[in-house]
Amino acid sequence: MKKLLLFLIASAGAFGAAYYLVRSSQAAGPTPRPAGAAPPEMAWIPGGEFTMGTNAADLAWPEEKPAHRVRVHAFWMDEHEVTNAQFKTFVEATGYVTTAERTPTAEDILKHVPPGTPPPRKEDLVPGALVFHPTPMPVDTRDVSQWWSWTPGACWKRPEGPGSTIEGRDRHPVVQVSWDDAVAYATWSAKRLPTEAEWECAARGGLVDKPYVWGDEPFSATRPQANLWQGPFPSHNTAIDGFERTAPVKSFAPNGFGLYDMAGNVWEWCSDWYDPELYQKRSSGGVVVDPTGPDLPPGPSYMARRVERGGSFLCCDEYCSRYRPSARHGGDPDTGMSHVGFRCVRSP
Ligand SMILES: [Ca+2]
Ligand SMILES: [Cu+2]
Repeated sequence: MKKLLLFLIASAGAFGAAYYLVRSSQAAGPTPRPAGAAPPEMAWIPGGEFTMGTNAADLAWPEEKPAHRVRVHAFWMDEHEVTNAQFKTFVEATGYVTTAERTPTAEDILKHVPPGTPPPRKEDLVPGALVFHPTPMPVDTRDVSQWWSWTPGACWKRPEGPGSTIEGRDRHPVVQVSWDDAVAYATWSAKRLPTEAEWECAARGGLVDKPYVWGDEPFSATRPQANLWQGPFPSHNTAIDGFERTAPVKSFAPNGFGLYDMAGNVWEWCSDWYDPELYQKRSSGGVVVDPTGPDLPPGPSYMARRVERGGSFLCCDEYCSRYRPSARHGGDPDTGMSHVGFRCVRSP
């Protein structure tokens, strides 16, 4: 009898624990904002469970599918992209030299090309970055080299190359920064880059399964929601939204969490390696909790890319439409580009 009682108590305990575990794993709702002041210019992202990716038949690319359930813990996120003024403060405080300002070695270059590619000429080993130039005429958009040019001397301070400047662009997002530059800035700020899952949870702004960070309506030429590209890409940007290249941060309405430019303006680096097939690999299981992406980049090492999210001033539905919250992209971690920047997060 005593034995039976002990058994009952023990199993009640086990059931209780199991019940508690189920309860706590179901308690995946948003976390209320902690009391006290927010860190400067950061918004509270309540986290919780959400649908990551999409099954939408139109617009979405294969790498956004299938939609699946993900849960992330709450965190603070920069309400806007890191600006030139902020990046300048970091560089002045630390003496940091960005990737685009360093002279690459032949090995640096060969890391990013298929094995057997002839080594670069010595005179080509100069610091630089990729600058966007509209094409003079409409072109076949399969060949990106028509509008991206490797530009010696281009860097965050000279975003369009020698002779260009960030003067008057203090409040514009910094561009021509590598993934390593973004990590260096984040570390200095006692922050970090968001994971891809955190970024998407934040971009959705509390909306459920909507195609855009602002909801259902497509881009409006009369009431533009974001800094994107209008007109034939990449020859003629009519800039109906008011901006041909980057826009000062906070030029458009924020999303439901108070975050600006989660669509368009500049792409934003995330911490994860990029795997276009990641969601298919996940689709077998239940809720994925706080995913950090693949441990190693898939495919050959010269193809290793880091996640970029949010699209840029070069996005338009005719070409890539990756300014949607589920859209994904990967970038070469050590190349600066005219349309890539970042923002940071901090765990409470
Ligand atoms: Ca624009
Ligand atoms: Cu795009």
